Amino acid sequence: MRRISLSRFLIEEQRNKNVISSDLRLLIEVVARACKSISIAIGKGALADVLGGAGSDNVQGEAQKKLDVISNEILLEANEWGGHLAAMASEEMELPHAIPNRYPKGEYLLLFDPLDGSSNIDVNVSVGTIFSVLQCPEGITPDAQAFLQAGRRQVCAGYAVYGPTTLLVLTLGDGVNIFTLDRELGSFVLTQADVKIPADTREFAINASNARYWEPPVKRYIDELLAGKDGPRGVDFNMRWVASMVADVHRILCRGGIFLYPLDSKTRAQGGKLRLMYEANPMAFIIEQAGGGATTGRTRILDIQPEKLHQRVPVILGSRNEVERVTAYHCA
Ligand code: AHM
Ligand code: MG
Repeated sequence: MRRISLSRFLIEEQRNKNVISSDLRLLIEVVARACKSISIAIGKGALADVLGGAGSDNVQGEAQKKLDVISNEILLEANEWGGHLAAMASEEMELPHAIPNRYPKGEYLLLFDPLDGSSNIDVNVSVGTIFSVLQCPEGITPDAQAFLQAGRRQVCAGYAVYGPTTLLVLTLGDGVNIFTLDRELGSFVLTQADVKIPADTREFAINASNARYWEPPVKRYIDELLAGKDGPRGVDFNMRWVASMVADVHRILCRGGIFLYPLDSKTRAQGGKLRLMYEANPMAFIIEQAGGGATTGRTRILDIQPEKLHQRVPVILGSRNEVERVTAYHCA
């Protein structure tokens, strides 16, 4: 079997399709290398004393886990010195991280959630890293304002899932490819090219403990699914909720499904639960590139003009026909 490493894949994309620059290729390789380091740290678990809380809160007021802090540091350090970035922003930091003056600067902006689903770390359930890449507008200081670009302007997005295997899922705006970490060689190998999500599904993912806070369109949609073959849909639906967005989205990428973290009365004041810039946008880009849909229920996620770096939004994404149905219920 011909093995295509991530490096070879990127060089061939650059050579044959001219869709990426050398700096973007370097950026992706560096992020992939950082994800390998995070995967190693997670894999050691209690043996390296990396489980449990860090004893600090992040900008969102959430208690940080040791591995949240470690993963953030790994990504910052790996990306600082290559000359490919103008600045970085992270779920774990209030303000963008400027590239130190001793290093050259590049044209890209990198955003990440260093360890998504971190409530799952201590119970050995899949977690992941989500990232998004934008271009820094020419002549603009790479401050928080420079990051506030609609998701459709992303030049690249991806995530790593640290599960039974470590995977890297990547889009450069030309389909979605999945790479598996070969732990013996220490390199990511292309294992699924041009993934497509089935348009129909019988599987949904939502935190049902929030049911009493949902808006009527979401309640109507979920009630119809729960009614199964006795209800208006005429078929039974299955439910899955990992509580790691990366793991839930990855399942949907592989076999279809719909993921909802909708607007509800509990999170209305803050705009939703999930963060636009480093959770919703990269996932929406990947899902759309795989033929699926991603909306807030009312608006296409990739069309939202961000107002704040840590802005939160409702997220409904996955198999196209189901996303369109929930969106229609919101607009009815
Ligand atoms: P995090 O980035 O702090 O880990 O929070 C985001 C996570 C998502 O991965 C997941 O979909 C959601 O929060 C789970 O929320 P809940 O605890 O309500 O099930
Ligand atoms: Mg997260």
